[in-house]
Amino acid sequence: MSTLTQSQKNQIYKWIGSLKMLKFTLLYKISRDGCSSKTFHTLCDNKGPTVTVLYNTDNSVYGGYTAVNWNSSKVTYDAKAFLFKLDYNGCEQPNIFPVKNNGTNAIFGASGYGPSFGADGSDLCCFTDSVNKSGTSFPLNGNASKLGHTYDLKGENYFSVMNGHLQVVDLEVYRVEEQELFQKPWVRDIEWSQQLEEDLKDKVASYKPLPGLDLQQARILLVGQVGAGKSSYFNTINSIFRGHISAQANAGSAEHSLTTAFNPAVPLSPDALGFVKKPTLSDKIHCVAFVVDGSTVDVSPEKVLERIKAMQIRMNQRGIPQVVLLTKIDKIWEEISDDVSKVYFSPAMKECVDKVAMVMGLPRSHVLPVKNYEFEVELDQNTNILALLSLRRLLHFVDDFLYNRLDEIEDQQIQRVHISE
Ligand SMILES: Nc1nc2c(ncn2[C@@H]2O[C@H](COP(=O)(O)OP(=O)(O)OP(=O)(O)O)[C@@H](O)[C@H]2O)c(=O)[nH]1
Ligand SMILES: [Mg+2]
Repeated sequence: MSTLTQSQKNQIYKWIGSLKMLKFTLLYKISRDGCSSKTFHTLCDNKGPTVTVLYNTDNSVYGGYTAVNWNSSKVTYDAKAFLFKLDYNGCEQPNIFPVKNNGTNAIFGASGYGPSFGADGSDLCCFTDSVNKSGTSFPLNGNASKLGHTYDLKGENYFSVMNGHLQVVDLEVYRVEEQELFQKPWVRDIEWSQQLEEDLKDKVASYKPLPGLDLQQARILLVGQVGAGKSSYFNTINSIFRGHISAQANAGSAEHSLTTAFNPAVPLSPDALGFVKKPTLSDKIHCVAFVVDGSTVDVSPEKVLERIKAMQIRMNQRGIPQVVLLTKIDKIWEEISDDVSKVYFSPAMKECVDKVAMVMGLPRSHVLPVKNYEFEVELDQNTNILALLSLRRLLHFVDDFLYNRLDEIEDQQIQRVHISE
């Protein structure tokens, strides 16, 4: 499925240069709505600024932005319009091609034309009238013969941007709107203060599992896709208590899991070294945290979700509480990296939390956003607070689980007393 990823949207935000958060709403998608200029104009005319994106059969992704309305009748001036390239042959190669001549003839909106950029649409005319799908792609009947006529291609051309053809698997048009931050946070906001940070640190550091169960520590399992941020979360928490950024667990990027001390590719068997055949409560997991990369929530493959679902069923059978640690929130909305306390004011964040909660079938209050330390060299108070809040929540869930076990044990003891009486 071809669709804009979060990082591609972020790249487009940067090019548009808006100071506000932008919201993308999909208006038109040829694989869904059919490829016809009539449908395009019905769905996209007079909707304000839009981004048109094409995904070609060589895995190149490119398109154009206009800050003015599409309409069915005229050539339009738009000084803010640009064409762009995101990927070439499956590799990221972002490049922006600004409109020339102060935006004269930027957009061509005739009724028989799909999205068209340049005088007569000839810098990039995507299609005219209608195009039928052929196999898995659309042989678009537009043209890009004068690419560079109205837009500054900066030395690039039809071949280096579009592989010299207009055979695409999809074409999308998104409406782009500035998004106001919420006036009020979407959860009860907290006081982001040093006092809170200290309190949270104390609470977490002095945590003791419920007495009466003979437990020394809470056991929390972090589960997640390769590169989701499990090691980074561990390092973030560790850093907070050490008072400086630490990298005890190796974090980084690798195709296969970087952390292999426990190799998840090899199924655990009862014969494995260290396998405890009759686990006591202190060997068992008390809470599971699914670590989910917030910036790829849109594009998580079905298989991953299926595996998570399968795990959830087993955990539900054992009554193990489940939580999501939603990492990389700074990639959902870059301004969060300047000040993590904005997290509860961002509509995009709320949307992401809602989506994850829905997909995982968990209450929204079980989805905890965190920003891990990644490039930072110094600790930051609000980053610490958000991470500590999540850890404190995890410990609350551990307590819930242990309370239930304690009840069960007490019930069993009562039964035994009854029997021996
Ligand atoms: N921007 C940003 N990057 C992050 C965040 N958390 C983790 N990363 C980066 O994501 C990459 C992968 O993170 P890891 O912590 O190694 O992921 P992991 O889940 O332990 O992955 P494996 O051990 O390979 O399964 C690293 O380059 C981190 O720096 C975050 O909150 N924000
Ligand atoms: Mg790791």
